[in-house]
Amino acid sequence: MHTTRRDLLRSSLIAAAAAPALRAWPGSGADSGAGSAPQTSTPGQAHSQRAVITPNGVTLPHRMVDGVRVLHLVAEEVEHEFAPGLAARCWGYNGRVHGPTIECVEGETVRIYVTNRLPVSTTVHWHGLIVPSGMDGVGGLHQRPIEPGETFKYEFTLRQHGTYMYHSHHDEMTQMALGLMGLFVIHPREPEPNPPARDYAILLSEWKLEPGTRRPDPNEMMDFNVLTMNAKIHPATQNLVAQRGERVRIRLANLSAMSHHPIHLHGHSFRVTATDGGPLPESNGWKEVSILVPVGSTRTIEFIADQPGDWPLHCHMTHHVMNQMGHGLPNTVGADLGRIDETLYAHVPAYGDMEDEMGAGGDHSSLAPPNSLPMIGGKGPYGTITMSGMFTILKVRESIAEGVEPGWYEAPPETIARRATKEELERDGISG
Ligand SMILES: [Cu+2]
Repeated sequence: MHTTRRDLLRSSLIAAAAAPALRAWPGSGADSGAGSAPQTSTPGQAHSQRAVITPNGVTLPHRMVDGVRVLHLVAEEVEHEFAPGLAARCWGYNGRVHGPTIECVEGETVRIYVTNRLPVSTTVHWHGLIVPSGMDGVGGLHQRPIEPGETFKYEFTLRQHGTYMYHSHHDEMTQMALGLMGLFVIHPREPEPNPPARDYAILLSEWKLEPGTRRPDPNEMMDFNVLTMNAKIHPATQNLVAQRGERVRIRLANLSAMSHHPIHLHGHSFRVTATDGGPLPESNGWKEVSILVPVGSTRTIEFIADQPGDWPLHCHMTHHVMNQMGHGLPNTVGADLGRIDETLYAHVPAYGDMEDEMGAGGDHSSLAPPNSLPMIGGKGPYGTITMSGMFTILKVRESIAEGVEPGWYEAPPETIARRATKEELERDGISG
């Protein structure tokens, strides 16, 4: 059965709207499976600090035992859906790709059990964290690998705060290409005097998944064709929301195999407030509208969401906002397609997809192989949105009803770009 792009959009909206209210939305959606059991206490709440929202993701549940925060990661094979119509057999933690976000507080001791249910040995590295050498998780260097069926214990005291990551550090090329990674957020020991109203975290990654196949290819070096935010592609990426005037924090992290991602926000400029090396001084007044997030790094940005509207947040590498079927096609720009269509359709079936998708926004062509997605994603209020992949939308509204999908922004009619009238063209001396 083919999934149409209408289905895609519909399911994405339903996923957001069906999610429970307040903290759980949009941090956890309809895809929150068994691994998303609510934690007994939210680090942010217990610490008078706002908890992090991982769009399309969840926070790892924990238990406090004699003052130690106890967590349990289970590395295992996971059937993961990047968007309706595109799924793959990946590796993740606790039934999710990527793993749940770990949230802790600076100064506390964490004890993290790692159970290996993979068919191969693995380890976990705490990326950016200052830990004793023996806890650093590099297989062969710091520890012997965790064999299938074994549970290892990592224990260390958190000596810093900020945005970090965790990932396999054993046969990295394969294990990270299959998805073994997650976010690790440490709240400051002293609660922030002025925490942001919304605190989002997004992990960027990239995959090679040949159309029609179901196993990401870890041997790929350059030609990645599924570019994700929290392991989802637009329009399955959950929207970020903000009420006008709220201060918003977005923690961007990148564990792609080979690509740095310049993440661009529309409608606002932001300040970079931290890297995974630590917070940046407030006197750093340099503002940006795009921020390069290098492989193996995090960048935290903050801004006042003062512009109502629907604002894309996306990688500015144009091939990173395209999916599988948008690559390796003949260059037909400027060609008389009327004369060569027949030949192209006969020899390059994918050409039909590209033409459909870039044109009137038709549904996924029946020529496409099963388990594949066209190069671009969902429909907007005015037609096809010609980006997918590493793309999401920040929805800024005068008021936000928590747990209710805001829908498309209804711009005042006089503020919408439109065809110029004859009178206007004449008045301004423009020959259209
Ligand atoms: Cu990119």
